[in-house]
Amino acid sequence: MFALWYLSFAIDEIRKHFGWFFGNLNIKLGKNAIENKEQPLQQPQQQPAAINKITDNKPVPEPKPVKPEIKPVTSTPVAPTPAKPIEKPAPATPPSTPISSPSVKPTSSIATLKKELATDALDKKLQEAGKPFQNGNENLKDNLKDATTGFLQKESQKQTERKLNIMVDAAVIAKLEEGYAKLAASDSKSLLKKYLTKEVFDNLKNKKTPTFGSSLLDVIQSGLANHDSGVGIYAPDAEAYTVFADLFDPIIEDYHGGFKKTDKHPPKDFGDVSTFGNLDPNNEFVISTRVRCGRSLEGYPFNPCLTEAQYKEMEAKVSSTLSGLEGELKGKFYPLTGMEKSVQQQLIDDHFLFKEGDRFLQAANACRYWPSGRGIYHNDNKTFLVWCNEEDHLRIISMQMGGDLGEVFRRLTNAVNEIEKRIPFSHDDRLGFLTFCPTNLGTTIRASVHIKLPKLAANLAKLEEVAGKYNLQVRGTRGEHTEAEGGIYDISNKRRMGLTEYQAVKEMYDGITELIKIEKSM
Ligand code: ADP
Ligand code: CIR
Repeated sequence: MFALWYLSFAIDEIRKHFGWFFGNLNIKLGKNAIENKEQPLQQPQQQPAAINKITDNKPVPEPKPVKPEIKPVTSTPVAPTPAKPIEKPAPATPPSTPISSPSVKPTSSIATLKKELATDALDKKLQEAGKPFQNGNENLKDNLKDATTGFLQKESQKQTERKLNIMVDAAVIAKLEEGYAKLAASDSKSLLKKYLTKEVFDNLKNKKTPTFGSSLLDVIQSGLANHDSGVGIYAPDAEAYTVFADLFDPIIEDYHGGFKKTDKHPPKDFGDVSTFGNLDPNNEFVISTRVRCGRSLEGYPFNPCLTEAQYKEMEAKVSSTLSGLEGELKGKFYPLTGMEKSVQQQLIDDHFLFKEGDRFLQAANACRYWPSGRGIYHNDNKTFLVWCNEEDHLRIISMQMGGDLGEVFRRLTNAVNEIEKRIPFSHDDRLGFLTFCPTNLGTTIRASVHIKLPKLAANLAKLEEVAGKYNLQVRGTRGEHTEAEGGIYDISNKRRMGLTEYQAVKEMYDGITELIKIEKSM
């Protein structure tokens, strides 16, 4: 009886102080007090994991909502949204609620919410509310505190969701509907088409990422414009992996051979690099060997959200940092801006530099301000290279002629360790290293050989089928979406998530060893 009396007394007190809140929510305090009893007091308004991670120890305090200058990309059937405007959310219901102000931008509203819901502020309110029974039942007070915290968290989450859901403008929705209808009617083999069911589409089309305001269109426009995509989606900013998880998760699981949404990528582990030998000691099959990984600079979003000033700032950071490398890594940074066309073409032809005008990246809005902020660093004999601001902020590459995978991988690990001492990179507990394309998450490792397997390759479908058995991917001589020239194929590990760096490279080592055995036996 006594406890019941306390409870109803407490409800009245709380109603007095949070009248606006309970009035709007119509929540039964007793029920929620019990439901929330087991929950620890958490930081209110949790940000998505990706953001949490990206803001850990970062040099810039918080990724600013950027409104890049608009520079249209011309050749895209589905018009890209070059800059993602951070629109002002329409008033959240009810307008008078102290939880959010209708005029705040998404980031500042998160900051406001955090402030509003900070444990100190809450404690103060609860102290006032609890004055009449200061010497009363401590458990009851705890229950009330837990319950109120729970309500506030849930309500603030709903407020944020409501705002995100009403921010996508009509023109974007119209492009999405049109693009979706065309994709659905096409014979595209992309993972986008496979997993963008009507239900997923309808659930995601009104969402936006909180900090950069990226929409579903920003995520899928490359695949909508290019029905021949293998995958078809990119993450315009790290938050997209969380906000659009209903689409990213099944695509990630499919591409990376079963990495489930409940799985966690293992910590970085290069393993014992000396265990890898030469794949082709007699130089019969392997022309060259390359291992690369991707990295994103902490505190910066991915290509579609970067301003020209940020591109230049990143290039300056990267080039000055790399200029401090010594020994086999010592080299020079060459900006793309001002590079002679013939020099650029030679670097591309020799497989050292990224190609220009990739239509998949262009349609993803990833080539704005080109060639600003783009460049390449390499040592004298071009066995260690770093690409700056192509698809990812950094691509760190080790390559050389022949099949000595051990030497190539050893050089890569040395380079990555040295660079990681100098530059903080974006990493997520679940997804591993964060990259623009979901196919590169996790280890980000692609270990490849340029190889001639004339008997196996007489039937390309057969080569792809056999390679697939060993989790290998076959590409053309000039990389992804190109043809083989002179019978030379680029064969690499396909999956990069859910296994360590060592295991990813070993997958290529074991698979290529088997393919060579099969070729010899034919
Ligand atoms: P990435 O490897 O960065 O995903 P691409 O598939 O576009 O990107 O390949 C980039 C470049 O690397 C291309 O010029 C390609 O020919 C070259 N390349 C890939 N593997 C090898 C290799 N084993 N030897 C030489 N060049 C390679
Ligand atoms: C595509 O979907 O084909 C392009 N957006 C490239 C995807 C990356 N491909 C890959 O296999 N790593």
